[in-house]
Amino acid sequence: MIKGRIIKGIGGLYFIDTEKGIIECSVRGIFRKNKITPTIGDYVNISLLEDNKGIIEEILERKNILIRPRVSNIDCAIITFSIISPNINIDLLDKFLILAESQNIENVVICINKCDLANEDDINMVKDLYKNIYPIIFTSTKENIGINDLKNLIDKKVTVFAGPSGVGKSSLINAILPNICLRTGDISKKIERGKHTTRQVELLEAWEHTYIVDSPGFTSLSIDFLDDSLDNYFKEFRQYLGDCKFYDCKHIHEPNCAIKNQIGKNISEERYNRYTKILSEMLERN
Ligand SMILES: Nc1nc2c(ncn2[C@@H]2O[C@H](COP(=O)(O)OP(=O)(O)OP(=O)(O)O)[C@@H](O)[C@H]2O)c(=O)[nH]1
Ligand SMILES: [Mg+2]
Ligand SMILES: [Zn+2]
Repeated sequence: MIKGRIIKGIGGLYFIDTEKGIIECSVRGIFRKNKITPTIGDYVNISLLEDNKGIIEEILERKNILIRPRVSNIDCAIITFSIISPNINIDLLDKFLILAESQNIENVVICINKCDLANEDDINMVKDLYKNIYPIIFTSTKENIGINDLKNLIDKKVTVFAGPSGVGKSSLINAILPNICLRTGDISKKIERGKHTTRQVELLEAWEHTYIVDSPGFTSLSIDFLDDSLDNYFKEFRQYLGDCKFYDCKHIHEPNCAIKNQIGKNISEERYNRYTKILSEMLERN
């Protein structure tokens, strides 16, 4: 058996990057029976068949798995949005950050692309909301802004670009890797949304030990899969969670709440308000 990594999947076949090159593999029926889905990014053991194809025998334990896009063992998630064209949706951005936090992704970075189109006030609004919590990179593929910062950031990592359709994920990857030539698409004039140009999740080798995943844009994201500990996924809340009087404190009406004590200090009022908004949405649904 040899070890490799799934870089692409098409119609039940998987392409595995191994020391012997890229090998096309099918999977054992037992996976389907046990509802195990091989996922882009998985490390696998495969056995070789005579025709230079192979069979995935085993999926090795995953470090993490993102569900939008579905990809595993990632080191870095670049949550990509634009401020206009399409307009930024902070609810969706928050949900994506929550999702990334819930999967223990070590490096979560916000990338605001198309900053050639945005005005300074809007840029500062986003900067203020997330400063001291997440690194934020402002980029423009049109004016070649921030591309080198992105390159440095992703070096020696497996990085996924995620975000709504039309914000320029594929364009950013093309700017980082001019030889790749991913398809990019226009924005629909009528609804100011992307047209879902990228259809596939694929692991692209950028340079040594460095991989990039382009992914299809999404327009909504459900966080229904979360348990009720939403506070854990607000990164800057985490260090204070043990200090509330009640161990199951929701940080709304409870007395001696360490989170509320921090508002205006190490937690911004705006982030706290975003927390209560998402929490009440979650409670309404249950
Ligand atoms: N003004 C401006 N336009 C950009 C920039 N980056 C990308 N675009 C344009 O935005 C449109 C969408 O870009 P894509 O790269 O296809 O967007 P995407 O996020 O990959 O979209 P999906 O694959 O549908 O999820 C294209 O017309 C790009 O030329 C930028 O920095 N500034
Ligand atoms: Mg794309
Ligand atoms: Zn509390």
